[in-house]
Amino acid sequence: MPRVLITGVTGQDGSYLAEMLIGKGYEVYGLIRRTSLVIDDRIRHLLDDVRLIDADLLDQLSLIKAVQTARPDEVYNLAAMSFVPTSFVQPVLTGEYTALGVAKMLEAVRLADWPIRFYQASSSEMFGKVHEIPQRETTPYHPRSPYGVAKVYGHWITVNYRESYKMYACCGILFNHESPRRGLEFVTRKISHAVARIKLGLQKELRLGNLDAKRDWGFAGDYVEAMWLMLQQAEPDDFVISTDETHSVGEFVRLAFECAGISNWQDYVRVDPNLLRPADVDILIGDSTKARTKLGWKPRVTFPELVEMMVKSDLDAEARGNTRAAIQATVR
Ligand code: G4F
Repeated sequence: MPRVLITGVTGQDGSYLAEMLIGKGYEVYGLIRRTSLVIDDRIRHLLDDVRLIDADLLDQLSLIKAVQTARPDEVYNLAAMSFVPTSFVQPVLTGEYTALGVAKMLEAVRLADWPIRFYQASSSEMFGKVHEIPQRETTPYHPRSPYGVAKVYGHWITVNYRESYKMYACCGILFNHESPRRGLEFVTRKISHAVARIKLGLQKELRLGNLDAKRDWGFAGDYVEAMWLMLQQAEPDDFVISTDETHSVGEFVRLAFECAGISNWQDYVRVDPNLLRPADVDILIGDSTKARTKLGWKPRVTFPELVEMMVKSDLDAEARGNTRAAIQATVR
């Protein structure tokens, strides 16, 4: 039975990845950071199959112990401070988690006396003020947030460990990927959740920032499959994972309202200048030809299907009067 250690197992991607690997017969270990609030909503249905290990990316020794306990064949480093606006408020902490946390995880893996394959969650946020359209593995990085800057460090330190120590280490440069399990602070889930509540008469308006920003949005469940495929190749490499389509925030809003049967969406949406970022990423659109050719990967869920899936899930949960149930509703 192969063994796997996932950091960030309680997050959106961690929960889909754990589910998939359990299905493939893996023994799954997940790092969990102790907090006073319970944060295991997304993996509660998996708790019989996932062994949780207390550790923190800020604490090197806890990571070494976690690796020694799990004795994994594969490590997926998904944990990070991943919300871009917070990275402007807490740039140093973001660097500690999202940049140096990667180096600490790599060190913990390097100390092991058995072979481990390592996956690093790199991000399309690294492309920032894009140097070419579409963005591919060779496109230069120009991050626009402390989060993006930290991800660039995480990316290059992983490449450096691969080149320096011949580690099997891969970076997946994932474009935005969403699902009903997405945190409520990210724009897609903020929209689907608000649309559901407006439809049910529980909320009057939806306040948003930059409606013109364009993103390449895919379904998180499809993207974890690409992570796994990267670690099954003969040689380690880095891959862009994207749908190769781009849509604006405004387009997402319009479609989401349409899914709920509301055509006059402009009546409900307010632009709030407080939600604009000091610097934003105007457009992201990937070119995932390399992943499609070498990994045989392609996304299954289309953009309209994604929007509909998220709105329906929030409508179901809100109709039952339970926001948290939105996460639970979709894990079964
Ligand atoms: O949903 P977002 O917060 O995602 P963002 O910043 O693109 O980052 C996400 O994707 C990255 C991959 O490229 C990940 F690495 C990262 O961890 C995260 O998952 O915002 C998307 C766009 C932005 O341009 C933002 O300005 O939506 C715009 N937006 C407009 N109004 C808003 C809002 N974003 C949020 N969160 N909230 C708003 O009210």
